[in-house]
Amino acid sequence: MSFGARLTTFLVMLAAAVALVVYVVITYLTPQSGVVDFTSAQPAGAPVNLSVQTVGSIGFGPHPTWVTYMVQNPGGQWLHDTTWEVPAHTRINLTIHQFDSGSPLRNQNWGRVQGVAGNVEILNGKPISFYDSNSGNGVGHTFAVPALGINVPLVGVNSNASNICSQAPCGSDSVSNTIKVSFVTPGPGEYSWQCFVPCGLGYLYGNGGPMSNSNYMGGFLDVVA
Ligand SMILES: [Cu+2]
Repeated sequence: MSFGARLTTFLVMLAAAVALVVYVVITYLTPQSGVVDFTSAQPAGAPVNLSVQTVGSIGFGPHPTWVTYMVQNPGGQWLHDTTWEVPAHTRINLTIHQFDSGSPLRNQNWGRVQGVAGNVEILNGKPISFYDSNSGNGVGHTFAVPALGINVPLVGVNSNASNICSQAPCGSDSVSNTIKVSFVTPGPGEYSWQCFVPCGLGYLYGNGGPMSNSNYMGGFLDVVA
């Protein structure tokens, strides 16, 4: 190979390497998610009503088969964002529409309701403090905020139902369980929340994919003054 050809090959490979580094840096620095603002949806001090849903497969975007959370913004639109800005020292009335099926938990402690008012969740209108995931339809996901001691098991829907939602956002034509809890936000800070059920099917131990990328099975409560 002539010197010119080798130089050309080297420069092409160098350019490709530089382009790859630039791409990785830009991708890493670009925020993956928008922030949904709940701070001005109600008068200061009034409780914030926060509605989310969990779906077995989102049905759109780069990973249509991934399990995900969705959130309803104050305008009523369902968004694929898991960072929610909420006011400090304020009661959050959280409604979770669970559209996914469940299974027995690997750790039964995840079936315990903790860190929310009364340590109970209202599951389809009935208060429970613990769900035995070896019974019924099991548990599909949890909503947990470790720094606040919050753990809420999301009981699964019947996996044999004919109307399981496979395209977010899901509506009332699909089978679902409704879980309600309330809690009071602490002082300002960024508190991570996540699902603890290894629900990333097809990934190592179920903890990759949607479990380890933002906007699917985890996010942040941005608590602001
Ligand atoms: Cu999950």
